[in-house]
Amino acid sequence: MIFLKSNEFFLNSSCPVTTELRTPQEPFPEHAHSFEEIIIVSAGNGTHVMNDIPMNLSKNYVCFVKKEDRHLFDQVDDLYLSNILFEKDKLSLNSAIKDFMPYDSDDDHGWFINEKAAKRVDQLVEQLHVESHIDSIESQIIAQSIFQQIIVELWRGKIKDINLLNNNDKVIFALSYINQNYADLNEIENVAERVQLSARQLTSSIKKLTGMNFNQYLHYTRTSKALSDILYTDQPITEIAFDVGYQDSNYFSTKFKQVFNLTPRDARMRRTCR
Ligand code: RM4
Ligand code: NI
Repeated sequence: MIFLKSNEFFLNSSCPVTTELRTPQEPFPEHAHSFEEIIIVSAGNGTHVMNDIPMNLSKNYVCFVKKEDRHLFDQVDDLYLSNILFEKDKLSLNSAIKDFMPYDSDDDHGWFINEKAAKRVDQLVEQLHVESHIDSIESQIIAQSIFQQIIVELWRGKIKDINLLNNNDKVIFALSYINQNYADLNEIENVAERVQLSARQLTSSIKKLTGMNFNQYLHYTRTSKALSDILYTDQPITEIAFDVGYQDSNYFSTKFKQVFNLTPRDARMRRTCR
């Protein structure tokens, strides 16, 4: 897998934030980075696969990608992105801002923003783009303060009222809702109700976007999360099963095997063999 390093993108090692404007974003293979990334969609559509889970992107969707995340862009259709790259440990943030930065895995890491916020963010990104590419103390300080403004605008502009979204965006909202609540979800009806679409409509749209039906997508999301916990933590498998939403660990094993063609136990063995 490709691993992108800070020195390929940032002006110098003391510079904690920079921009990459993708107009458009070309398909980009799976990669991880030594920095964090905020993706702001300003136009177009595309598939965004993060930690193996497919999502769709459309205008005004915002997504936080952490260091440990892997992601790729595919099936892009005039997808315009403002990517903000940053190194969180190097930022000197105002202490109040810290609450606005999504870091924990439980935090919301993707949402739509309203058009007004999007316009303001656009302007800020433009300024950030200039300042973050100037090698001076002044510009670096200004860049960091613009970065903080962007963070707050993204929060303030977050769309909570689902009725402000069109049907396509409701489906994207639904996918992001499933990604963030997979452990407590069982039925498509609950998601459909949350996004105010009929279960029928949502079923066929999810299928169209991801190639999976709701149940497949849900189990896929749960087991993918479980796989990464099996590989990268020491948590007992039964506990992982429970955390991702399975009450019965045998059932979890069955679903896991359907997706990865190996049992959770085998997956853990592979880890210890590394
Ligand atoms: C790529 C893509 C990636 C980003 C790099 C810097 O085109 O947008 O997500 O990490 O640029
Ligand atoms: Ni990236």
